[in-house]
Amino acid sequence: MTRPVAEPYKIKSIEPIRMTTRAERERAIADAGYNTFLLKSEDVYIDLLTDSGTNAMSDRQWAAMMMGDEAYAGASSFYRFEAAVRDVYGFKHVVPTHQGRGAEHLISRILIKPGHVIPGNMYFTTTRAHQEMQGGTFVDVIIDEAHDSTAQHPFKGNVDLDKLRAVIDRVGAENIPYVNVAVTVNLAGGQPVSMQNLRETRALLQKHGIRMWCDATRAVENAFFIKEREAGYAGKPVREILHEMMSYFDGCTMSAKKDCLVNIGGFLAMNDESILQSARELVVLFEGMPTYGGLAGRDMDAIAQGIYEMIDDDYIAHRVHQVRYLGQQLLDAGVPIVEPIGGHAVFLDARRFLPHVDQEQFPAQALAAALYVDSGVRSMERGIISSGRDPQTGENRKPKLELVRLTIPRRVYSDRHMDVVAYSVKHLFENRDRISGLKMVYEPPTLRFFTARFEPLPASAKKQEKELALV
Ligand code: PM9
Repeated sequence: MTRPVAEPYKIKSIEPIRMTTRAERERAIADAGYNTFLLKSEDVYIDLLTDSGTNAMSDRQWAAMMMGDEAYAGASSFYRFEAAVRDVYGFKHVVPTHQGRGAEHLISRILIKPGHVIPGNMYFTTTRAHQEMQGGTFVDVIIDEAHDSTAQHPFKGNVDLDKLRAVIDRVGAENIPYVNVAVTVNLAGGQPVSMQNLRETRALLQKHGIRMWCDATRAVENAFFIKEREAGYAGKPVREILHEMMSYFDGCTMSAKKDCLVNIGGFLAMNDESILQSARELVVLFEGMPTYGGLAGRDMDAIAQGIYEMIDDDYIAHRVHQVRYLGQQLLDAGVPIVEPIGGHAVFLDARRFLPHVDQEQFPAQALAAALYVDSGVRSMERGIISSGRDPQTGENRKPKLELVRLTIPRRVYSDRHMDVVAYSVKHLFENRDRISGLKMVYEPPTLRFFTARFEPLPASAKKQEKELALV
């Protein structure tokens, strides 16, 4: 018998959520063009679209917000925020941004020139879009196992050093402004990178004089996995592990909306003064003064407090265990998911879930829509639509992983909510042959997954009717 672990917090304030009928949900998803991003949140029962900015803040964070200094320049909130980033992440300098992509924009503009190549451990949508906007090309150097949803590697986010060496040999170190290493790797299923891999990647890049940049968005979850899985780290606090991880990098981009337990914010942190100088010059153009970067003083105070709450060992253990609690129920029922279960989300493998739906008929998008209709649970496609088109050829990129992400917001839902989600996914899996594909009827030019619209394929309308008739 295993001793259960409950939430390491009590509920002080609640937000009611609305239950809807199946008929209401059928209408809502049709109005949303079968894109879960376009649903109204009031029509959603359990919102697993994202863990970004959807966190529940603590009483201490709300109290810190009241202490926000809203001065246009030199606000004391900034200095508290700066001190927390320096203390916990260990970088010398920090520039706040409105969210993660604001930081990605700055670093891409500062370091990338047309023709540059930016190797990374799997793409992320906004990161790659900013690299390409500056004329750079992303090259994937993650280990092969990351593209296989069944591979059991404990650190599927690792950089493949042979692939990285081959890119350096092919394009030359002078054409690589930096290597971008994400910890954890979102689109691989929230998979971590090992400390040893960070160390080895650093050593290789140092030899070639190439910077190593971190996407630290979910670095605390990565630190927790290192504590659990890597020899020599079991007894160490997550805070110490995070600090060591960051010590291998020259700087990081950060979406504070994830790890830092807030609803908005981000930052660019670095050790190099000249990059700081360029970031300060650009931030006034695109975000705001270097001491607020698009954030209110109170937002920076909430981040400063959140940074200390995120490294609480009990908090982070519970967070990752809740994700696992959902994932394990699905595994036990034979539902195909990305394994091992990641840090922020459970990813359904839509290729194996719906083998009868061709990738060009958007199986993950269709599955996300069916899940919403079944139970009001909102999830997100992370497959061919998210991957977009190759800017050179205009062809659809066809990722090996065609996934639906069930993303768990931090400190928001109970394990009972997870049971409701698991029930609905299992129900759909038992009736999977009745789910069919979609046709894209509106496609925006960039980051299409946010606003694209779809219709059920005419040939499959009958099957969909049957699915919609399921109780
Ligand atoms: N991630 C997510 O839901 C929110 C937007 S979906 C495109 O997973 C990484 C690893 C992220 C990320 C956002 C960003 C951008 C950078 N890196 O959303 O701009 O997961 O704060 O951060 C989302 P912002």
